[in-house]
Amino acid sequence: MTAGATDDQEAGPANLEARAADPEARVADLEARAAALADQTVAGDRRALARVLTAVENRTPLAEPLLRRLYPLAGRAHLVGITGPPGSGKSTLVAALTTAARAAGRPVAVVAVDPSSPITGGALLGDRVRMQAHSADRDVFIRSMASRGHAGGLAGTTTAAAAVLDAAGFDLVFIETVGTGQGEVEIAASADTTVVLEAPEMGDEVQAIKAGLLEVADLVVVNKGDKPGAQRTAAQLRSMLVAGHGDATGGSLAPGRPRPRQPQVLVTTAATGDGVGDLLAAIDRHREAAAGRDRGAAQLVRAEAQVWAILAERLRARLHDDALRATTNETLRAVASHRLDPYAAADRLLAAVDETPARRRHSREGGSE
Ligand SMILES: Nc1nc2c(ncn2[C@@H]2O[C@H](COP(=O)(O)OP(=O)(O)O)[C@@H](O)[C@H]2O)c(=O)[nH]1
Ligand SMILES: [Mg+2]
Repeated sequence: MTAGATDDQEAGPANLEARAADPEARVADLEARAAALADQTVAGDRRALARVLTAVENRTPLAEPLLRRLYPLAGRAHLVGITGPPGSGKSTLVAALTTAARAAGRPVAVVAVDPSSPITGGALLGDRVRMQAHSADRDVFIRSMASRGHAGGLAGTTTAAAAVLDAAGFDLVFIETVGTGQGEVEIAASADTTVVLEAPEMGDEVQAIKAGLLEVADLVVVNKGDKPGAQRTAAQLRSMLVAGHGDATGGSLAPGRPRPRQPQVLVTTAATGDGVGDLLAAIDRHREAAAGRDRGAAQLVRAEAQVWAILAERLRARLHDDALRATTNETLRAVASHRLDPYAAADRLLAAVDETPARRRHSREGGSE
């Protein structure tokens, strides 16, 4: 839904070939392009922003020099995770929250993590239609992101994308995820404020999802307040959250993140905007209340997600470079045939990385761009 450029190649084939032969020139090239794109992004160029996000999501060679420039400019935005079961009204609510925030003059960015499932094709189309009201507004920026294929984890990628939007001047970033899997829960847990959506009278399956999600909720919203049972669902949730509050289950889904204090339960009707202003106010209040310790904790969770993703990627690259590929393959074969246990294999590979000098930085970036 963004008008993103599809490639980052400006040089013609002949020029590219000559440069590919010269690693120093390649690096200088990347640095120059990253500098230009980062500057344009910070200056408010939305096409540049779209291209930066594409590079970050696909982890092209431009991603690293871009993030090196943009990351220090981020850190101000309020990252708000909106999660809940499919159909609970997350996209409708994000659109309504966007309307409310824009009415107050606040720029809004949205990252929608789409499960790469054909079943949701219709919903995505619906999302586009809903957000069309904002399509001419340059202070609203919407980005869809595939939920699959992120080396080192989806949370790392969404966090990096949020940092880019933050650097681009969006102080309010909504991250919509379907609350169905561990990856999504990790994203929710890495937001400054996590809003968990419920719709009244959904099935047993949803109840099961709810338990894990509620653990990371800062605010709980019963949407579809126009439907019968909404108030009853809210009352049930309130008593459940009181009963469950403070038990020592350890917060295993989001280690390192303090369990939210008893979350407030609100009722909204995203379809009409009813209750949405109150929700936005509650989101703002949560940020203010969490300005000290909790916010620091959320930022640490994000730092870990990002650094972890990069570490995993770097380690994988090292293990497959010329110096170590043979050792890696041999070790994996030994595990496959049960001659070696996977722990011993990991120890062996870590030791091999330790003992083998790294190749020159950036030389691994040869190849496709
Ligand atoms: N009655 C009612 N329907 C709603 C409300 N909010 C969303 N919906 C509908 O619920 C369906 C799913 O909404 P959507 O925002 O796509 O849910 P998501 O899958 O959680 O993003 C759509 O048909 C919406 O029009 C609401 O407040 N009231
Ligand atoms: Mg949706």
